[in-house]
Amino acid sequence: MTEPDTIDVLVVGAGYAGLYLLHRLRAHGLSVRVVEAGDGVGGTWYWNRYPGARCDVESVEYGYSFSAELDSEWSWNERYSTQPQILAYLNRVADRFDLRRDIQLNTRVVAAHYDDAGRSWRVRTEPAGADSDEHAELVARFCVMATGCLSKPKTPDIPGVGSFAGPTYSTSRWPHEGVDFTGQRVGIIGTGSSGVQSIPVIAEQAARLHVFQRTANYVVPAHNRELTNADQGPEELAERRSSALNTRSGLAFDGGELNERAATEVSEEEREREFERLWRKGGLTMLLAFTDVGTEGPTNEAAAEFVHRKIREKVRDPKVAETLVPRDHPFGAKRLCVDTGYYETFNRDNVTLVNLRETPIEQVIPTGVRTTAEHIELDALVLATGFDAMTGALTAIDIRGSGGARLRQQWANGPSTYLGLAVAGFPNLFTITGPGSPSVLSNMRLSIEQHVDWITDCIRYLDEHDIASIEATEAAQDSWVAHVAEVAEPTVVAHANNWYVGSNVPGKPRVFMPYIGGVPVYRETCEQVAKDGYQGFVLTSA
Ligand code: N01
Repeated sequence: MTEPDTIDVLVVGAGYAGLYLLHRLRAHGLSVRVVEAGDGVGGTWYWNRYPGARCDVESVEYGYSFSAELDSEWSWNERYSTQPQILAYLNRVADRFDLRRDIQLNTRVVAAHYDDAGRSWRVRTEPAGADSDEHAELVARFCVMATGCLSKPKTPDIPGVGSFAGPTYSTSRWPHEGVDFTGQRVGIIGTGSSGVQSIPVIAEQAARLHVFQRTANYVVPAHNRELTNADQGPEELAERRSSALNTRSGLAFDGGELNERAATEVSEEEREREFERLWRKGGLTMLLAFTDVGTEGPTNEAAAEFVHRKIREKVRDPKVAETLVPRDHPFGAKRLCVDTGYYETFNRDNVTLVNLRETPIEQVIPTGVRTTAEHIELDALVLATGFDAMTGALTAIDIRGSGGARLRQQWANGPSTYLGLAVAGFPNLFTITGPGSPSVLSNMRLSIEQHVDWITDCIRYLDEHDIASIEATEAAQDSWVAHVAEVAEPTVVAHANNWYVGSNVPGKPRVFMPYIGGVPVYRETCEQVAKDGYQGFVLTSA
């Protein structure tokens, strides 16, 4: 039997995080292998190829910030980039920095077990997608999970979904060759961000589109537009990036425009003017209109009412408009969706909205969908039903730490981490944008870079000080978990049903997973931990 390859760092996932981590670690002379299940790099942007897929963070803030040369060689076409352009960008990054030679594609990590005696991880891989017993083992001093927060699709919990005779497409696993819906009767289940983006595009092509909506969402306009070179010159990029570092969400929002007041401190007219201004500006800004938008009370209710009015203005049929008005959760309590033409799509003659609250799906049958009211015949079915967010990709791997402790078991009642970066009992394991970090509540690119930089500096420190292992203490972890819960408590998002708390996945424990204390506080905390010699971690000498 051949001995497994031994390397310094094994990275799982070749998306935004894995690519940048490889680049940084390699620069420090470490041997690194990135293992990726996909047939190409790009992570989220490799898998989510559904029609209309684009980013809801502005392009000029979504590009990596680590290379001025890369900036000067790349220009974004639109304010909100399409999935193909982001994927092309990540492929350019992989080529530009010669990353591919250390990336193993089409390979899935199925297990990672810590070897206490060897102070290293034994990682088991198998060919992705193939029905094969063939597997390989790697030994790495450090294992970094760059597995993404929204990468494990939720198993559809819809009766009979496998029995549909026509093609069933999942937005998160869209065929690479695309799908032509011309002349077809299409049904789509799900009206989160993926549904909201794909519905207008599919509606333009299909003969008839049935949209199966369970929960109406708050959808704000993107006001997408083409970008010029002046929009993305070095000065503009520098200004946006430095401004982004100081906002809670890590999004620049044009610096000074953010309101630092509660709406209760201003007149009703001023509040409405500000909502209107941000609505016209487009994007996620509405959430930050006032400091009290995200907590229960009159400002949140006013923001909800404001969007309700906009929906009624846009949608011609009053009954359809009322079905699209979100009533069962506060504004911002589910992730806001950013659209191009979503509400207007329901004015088309070939689109029918099916209100699953009134007439739930009884069963998917070979010829279509049977609700309690009717049988809807379909040629194709699209599932935009979401993800097992934040923990799904981690618990899908059989991760065992010191003494064989199982991560799945340890997280049976919800994830516990120290800073979303490490887990007590799992030495030399790091998670990028893990639960307990700002991650999905921030500009992911910015948070990924911050984590990658922190992890790289940490490994360098360990090597310089001849330290073989680093492990978060239970005490530091407990206190961080308590802090994450405490800052979330006053917010509407922590108390609603949404994927941030795992309520979208049947049986998943209800825990608010991301850190809502804001990017600047979080970054300063991480920096202080490092400055203090990795406070809250136990470091063990070689
Ligand atoms: O998933 P979701 P997503 N029967 O969980 C419905 C990011 N993202 O893929 O709310 C009927 O939001 C479900 O209904 P309900 C972004 O962070 C970003 O759309 O559970 N319906 C809901 O309507 C986003 O938030 C971008 O009642 C069922 C939908 O499916 C996150 O990814 C683009 C059902 C799932 O919505 C996830 O978005 C895309 C059932 N059994 C995604 N099960 C951008 O950057 C689920 N649903 C713009």
